[in-house]
Formats: sequence, structure tokens, C-alpha cells
Amino acid sequence: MTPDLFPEQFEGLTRLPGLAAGTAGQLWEAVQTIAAAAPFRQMVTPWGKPMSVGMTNCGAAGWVTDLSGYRYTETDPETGQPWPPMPKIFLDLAQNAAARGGFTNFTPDACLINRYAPGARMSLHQDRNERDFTAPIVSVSLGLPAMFLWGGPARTDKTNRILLENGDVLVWGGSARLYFHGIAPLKEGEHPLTGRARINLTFRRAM
Ligand code: MD3
Ligand code: FE
Repeated sequence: MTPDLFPEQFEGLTRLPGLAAGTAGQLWEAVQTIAAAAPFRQMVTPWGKPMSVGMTNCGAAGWVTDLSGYRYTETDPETGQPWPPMPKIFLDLAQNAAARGGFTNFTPDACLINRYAPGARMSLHQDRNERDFTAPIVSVSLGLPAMFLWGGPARTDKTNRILLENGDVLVWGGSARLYFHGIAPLKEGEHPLTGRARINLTFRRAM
């Protein structure tokens, strides 16, 4: 099946294919440094189900889920320590991408780092734990490709799909900020940078 054509800009969504391709190696190095201090872990949903995606964070705030719900915390519940600081190359990329999407004053305080092994997926959801929905979310893909699904403001809206590849960047703002979205189960594969894994960085203004 051919993925639907995907406009470069669509209702608050800006697609920047390969924007991070040149710095992917440095970004991956930084991910590994972060994960050495705040390891990837499979968090549990409020309904008690472990997520298939491994997660960690950097920045002043980090997204977590457990039996008491979804929220942002200033410390890693696993270590009791503050989340690792956001590397300058992360912040520079997020601000450059946001500016290209028309958001010139984006100051993310949280970066959620998702790690997908083959078979891992993220079911359709909205991101609504942030305080200010007028700030965009910037997403950066590294490593193995993944089929990204995105619909509209209602769960039942028709979904579009697009393949996200190493170095691809998306900026979600305006009406698209609250669209339902998810990731189809990752296909088996081996990537020269990340091995059997896909990494996604999402930059957020959380607090
Ligand atoms: C559209 N992550 O962490 S990134 C998430 O590839 C998440 O790991 C996926 O959805 C991933 O919450 C998708 C693209 C993305 C991220 C945030 C969004 C799309 C979005 C927020 C609002 C609308
Ligand atoms: Fe999301």
C-alpha cells in the first residue's frame, strides 16, 4: 500500500524531512548519555498495562505514567534525581524546527525520548498533559523507520499515514496540536546508527 501524500504544511502541521539527518549521529550520542543517567524503562499505564515503548526524558520536566496517571515530574521516579539537562544540540534543533513551522519563541522544558524495538507500538492518543496548548510539539525521528498515523480532533476521524525515517522532523501546532496520533507496530530491521531500534524525541512546553 502506498502511504498517502503528505503536504509540507497542513493545518498547523509542518513536515521537515531530513532536517536532523546531518546531526543524527550527535543526537544519538546524546541520547545514550541521557540513558546512562536516566535509563529507558517500560512505564505502566493508569490501567496497569506496561507500554511496549521504552521511555526516558531530559529537560526540567519529564513525562511519566504509572497507576496514579499521566503527568510531568521534575525528577526521575526511578532514580529520585532531576531528569538529565536538555543538550544544546537538542534545544537548537527544536527551536530551528519550530521557527520553520512559524513558532519563533518556542522554549521547550521537556523532551520525552521514546525507544521502539521491532513490534513496539503506540496506540492512538492525544497529548494533553501540557499546560499550554498554544505551544507546538516538535518530533524528531532517528533510526529505523515507522508508520506514523494521525487523524483529527476526534478519535473516530479518518487517519492518514506517513513513514517517518531517520532525521525526519515534524512540528505540530495550532489546530493539529490536539489531533489523535500513534505509531503502527515497528517492523523488524537493523539501522546503521541505532541497530534494532527507532528513537523519537518529542520537545514540549510542559510546565
Ligand atoms: C501530534 N510519539 O510521545 S511523534 C508521543 O513517534 C508520541 O514516538 C510518537 O506520540 C512517536 O506522545 C509520535 C509525532 C507527534 C508527537 C506529538 C504530537 C505527533 C503529535 C502531539 C500532538 C499532535
Ligand atoms: Fe503523542
